Amino acid sequence: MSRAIQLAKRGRYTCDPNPRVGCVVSRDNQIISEGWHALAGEAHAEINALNDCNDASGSTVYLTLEPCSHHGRTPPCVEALINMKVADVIIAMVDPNPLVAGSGIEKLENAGISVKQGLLELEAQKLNPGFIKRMTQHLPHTRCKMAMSLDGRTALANGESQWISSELSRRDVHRLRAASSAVLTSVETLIKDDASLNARNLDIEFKQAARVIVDRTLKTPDQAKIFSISGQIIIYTEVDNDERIHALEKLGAEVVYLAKTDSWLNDVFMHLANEFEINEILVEAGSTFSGALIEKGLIDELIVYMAPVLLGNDANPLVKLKQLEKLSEAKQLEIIDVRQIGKDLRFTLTL
Ligand code: AOF
Ligand code: ZN
Repeated sequence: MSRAIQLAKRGRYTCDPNPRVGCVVSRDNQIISEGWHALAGEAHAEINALNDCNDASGSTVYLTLEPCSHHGRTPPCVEALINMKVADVIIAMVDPNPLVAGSGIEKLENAGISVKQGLLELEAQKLNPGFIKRMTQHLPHTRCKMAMSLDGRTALANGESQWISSELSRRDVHRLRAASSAVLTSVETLIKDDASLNARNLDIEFKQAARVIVDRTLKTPDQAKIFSISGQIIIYTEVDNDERIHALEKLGAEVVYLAKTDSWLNDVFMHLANEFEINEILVEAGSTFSGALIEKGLIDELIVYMAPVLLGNDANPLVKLKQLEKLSEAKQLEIIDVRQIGKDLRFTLTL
């Protein structure tokens, strides 16, 4: 199963919006073939593995996800496993997709195949935090990326901010963009940085993430650099201004109007999950917008690059949050990973 998990990771940058899945077929404790899911619409992991061996009858199949039992973009994998007369199937986790959710296991068992479930389940869940959250909560898994100085600052008081972190950290961010379904920012950041938000200069195959702008009042400028780079652009607004919407659509954006509510940002994230199949979001915005998302409970993970520089106490903070009255109200985070990237340190934290 540990090998199947390694194989699943090969789909990291390409199989979105489908889950990353790996498969190992073994007989007499020897691996006879392997497969993983590379592209949505193309063969699932087990089909690739079954196609890669002459005869899978009587074999034991290790799968990081329950095989599908429904007709999606591809036919059900359980039928292929049954037709191949495999003897046992060992599954790390049940498919959270309500179209499957246990029915794959049931069909295998009804066909006389022995099924065991739960081996390395936690590791398998870590492969697909976004797919699981979208299927179970109708929300994407959201990471918020930030770069700060040793003294926790992001920009000088005069706004000068670019390139606090090193070249290697910036390349790492491009990998994060490539592994995401969407890169999301606020219109304020878009105007300030004129960022293109796409992944580039990478020596891997990847699917370009959708670029999402949260623009309540439709002030995205027509000249924004983002429009000069092809790929999906989605703009969320709470003003129903036909003329402006039409102009942005002509520039290549999909504009989504969602009526103003108290939970508007939550509505945006839910819309991204339900209507655009967005599993994983990378937020790259300034301290105000990132702070607002944290306050609303919409951030699952922070990814913080810390550069060994000091910017001084007039510089801007990492994140703007409501002022606390008591230390006991402070947000507690957990560091789940720390590594050195060039001259910088990268922290991954869960909220
Ligand atoms: C599997 N093996 O490798 C993957 C599965 O539209 P389709 O046909 O590609 O089906 C997508 C759904 O199939 C996806 O939502 C998830 O439930 C399951 N993914 N299943 O047996 C795989 N990637
Ligand atoms: Zn399948």
